[in-house]
Amino acid sequence: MKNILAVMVLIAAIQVKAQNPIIQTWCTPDPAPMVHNGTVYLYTGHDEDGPNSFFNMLEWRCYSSTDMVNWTDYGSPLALETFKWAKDRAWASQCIARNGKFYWYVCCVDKGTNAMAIGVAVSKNPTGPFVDAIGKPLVTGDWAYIDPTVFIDDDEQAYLFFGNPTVFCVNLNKDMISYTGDVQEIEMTEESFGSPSMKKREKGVKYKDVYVEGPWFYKRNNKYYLLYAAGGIPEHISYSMSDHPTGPWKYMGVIMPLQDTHSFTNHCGVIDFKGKSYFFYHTGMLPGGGGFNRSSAIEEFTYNADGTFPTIKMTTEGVKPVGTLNPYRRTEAETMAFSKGVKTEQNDKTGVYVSDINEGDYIKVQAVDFGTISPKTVKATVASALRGGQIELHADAIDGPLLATINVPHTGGWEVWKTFQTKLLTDITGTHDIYFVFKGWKGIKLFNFDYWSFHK
Ligand code: FUB
Repeated sequence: MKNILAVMVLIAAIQVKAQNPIIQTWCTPDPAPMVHNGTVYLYTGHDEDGPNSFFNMLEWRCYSSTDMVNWTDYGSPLALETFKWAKDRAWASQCIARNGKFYWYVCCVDKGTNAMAIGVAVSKNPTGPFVDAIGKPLVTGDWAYIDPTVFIDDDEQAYLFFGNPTVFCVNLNKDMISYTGDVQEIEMTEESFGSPSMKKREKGVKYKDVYVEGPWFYKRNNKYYLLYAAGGIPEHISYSMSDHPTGPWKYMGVIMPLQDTHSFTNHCGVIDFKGKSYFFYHTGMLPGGGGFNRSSAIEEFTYNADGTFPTIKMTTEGVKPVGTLNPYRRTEAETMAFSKGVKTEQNDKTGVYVSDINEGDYIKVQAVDFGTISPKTVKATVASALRGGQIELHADAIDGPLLATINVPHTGGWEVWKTFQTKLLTDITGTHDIYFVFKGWKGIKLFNFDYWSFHK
């Protein structure tokens, strides 16, 4: 049996593994990663399932990972309804930690001014629930006020940059929910941003580049970086650098050039995590995706020796794991490296769970470390209002060695959760990808899936 597993591991390693876009259950545009206490939290927008003819966006979503490949879905801890003053366009956002709280800056339409506004929500937990921190917009009154990016410098001064097609900045106070001074417009020149601001551009002049939107502001090795979507439509990602948080900026060129991403917008975020650097962006590359159905993707990259960016291109492979998953702990079914067909739902009683499971759908969990002694059993907590089905667990490929089959009967309702335990058919040790392949009658929903664990 060990030999069969070794062959399967080899085949899986040779296969091209598609990891991008990283979430397949929902559209997740405008990725904003945040590293906190050894975990990457990813805050995204949510393009409603399409096809859409505009940015049909009502809420923001949150995910987390400790290995960069298995992402846990926390549903939507923040929505337009959270802000009593908001009425439309739950567009790009970013969250940051300060003094044990998490401040999530968003943009949306303000009922009061009937223009875009920056709002701020707060929570004691990175995954929410979030509440409106001030009960009113932080900055409002201009259609240009979109796409907030936030950063706290070493001297504790916090900055909020935002704007399309101009970049604005406010100096946030230590409370993170108010600011001192006016909204400043950052001066743009060909030297600083590739072209003057919209108002000052001359017709017929070919500029180096053109700032559009989606700024991402941070500091690394004493250099300040401002990345942004550029070029008009379709957008690529460019950047400027500075020795000071408020400039002067120097235009540094294109990071992610135009490619056929199926999305006319792009929106980036950058982090360092476990000694590696990651570039988050969005594409329309999910099946059924497009310009108004966009999803987050990630590439690993290495900064040049002088701190400048290499060119980063979209891949379907995405990134490699930088950790392993412990199968002996309760793992939420909504922790996935890849999935086909399924969705997630959430409510106050159960939290988030995997739904819309049909025959042939599957979930892949990557880099599962079983250790040196094989588990004997596996448990799954599931619910079915209809006929149920089976969960087949395969190692390293959808049709890899069958580890176990868990039978899921009718449990009495889509929220009547029952745990079923079954013996493993095959020993498994070491690190493997595990596929949960769903089987049952065609044409009906089979069951909902909440969590699973292996046992020795
Ligand atoms: O997602 C809506 C808008 O599209 C964002 O605010 C922009 O950055 C662009 O991605």
